Amino acid sequence: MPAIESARALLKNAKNIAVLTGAGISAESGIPTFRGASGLWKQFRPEELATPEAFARDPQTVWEWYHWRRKLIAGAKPNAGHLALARLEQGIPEFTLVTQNVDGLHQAAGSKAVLELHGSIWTVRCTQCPHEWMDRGTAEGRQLLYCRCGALARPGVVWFGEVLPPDIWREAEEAVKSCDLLLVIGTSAVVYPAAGLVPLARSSGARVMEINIERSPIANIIDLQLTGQAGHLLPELVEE
Ligand code: BJW
Ligand code: ZN
Repeated sequence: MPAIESARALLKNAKNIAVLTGAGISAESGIPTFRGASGLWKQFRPEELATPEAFARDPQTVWEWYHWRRKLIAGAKPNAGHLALARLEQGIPEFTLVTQNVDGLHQAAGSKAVLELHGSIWTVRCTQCPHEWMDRGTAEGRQLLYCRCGALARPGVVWFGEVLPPDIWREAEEAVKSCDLLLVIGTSAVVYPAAGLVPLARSSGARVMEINIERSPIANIIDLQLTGQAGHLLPELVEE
């Protein structure tokens, strides 16, 4: 049976689906991934931009990078892959979409049950007080954002060395532990704890299907691999 037929069969029998997405699903919306040939980390060093230490040292450079990405994302639209996942949610009794992405494109596509493990590029939070707010502005250059209390604000995302939002992480663990099928889409599966959701699903008895343009480190623990672009494969998979 061709892989796509086997994949459709897996999907058809599933009553509780969890999905884990990464930057690859937004690549076809024109948003660069982190790793790989045209990934952001080829151009920028993660430890100089995506750590609390980097922000403490040079908040202007970090904000400049986020302003640039916010502008890029503001001009992007959900692609056929995001839209197919939103359609899939409507036909499945229990469905949870866990994303590592901060771009908000799943919600823009109409997905409802979305857990953002690494926060959102559209939220901003204070470095001194608990205040957190939405900010859809696209400031330019090295402009810093400030809280109403006067202190410096930072992007509402999760950097290396920071803990994930505990409630969201707990919900994500519950979702993969209770699902009968986990779809892993467009992630290099090297960043933890997110990548650990895949073996967790496996050890809880779920089948695991992966969609990626290349082989990832989880290839040896998955049941089915669909090789290709999420924006092409997901509509093919979900249409049936
Ligand atoms: C397509 C496609 C198409 C392309 N169709 N596919 C063990 C060893 C060493 C370190 C650690 C360890 N365990 C944990 C750590 C620390 C660290 C970590 O995991 N490091 C690893 C790199 C080794 N983790 C953390 O620090 C995390 N926190 C934590 O562990 O807390 C506990 C703790 C606290 C304190 C002390 C100790 C422990 C936090 C991780 C936060 C990650 N943050 C970032 C930035 C978010 C904000 C922002 O966006 O600016 O999150 S990093 C970046 O990577 C971003 C992503 O969400 C994340 C994952 O990347 P993703 O989505 O997989 O993208 P890519 O680019 O890697 O892959 C794209 C894939 O798509 C590729 O496979 C392509 O082939 C594919 N693709 N086009 C389908 N069209
Ligand atoms: Zn404040």
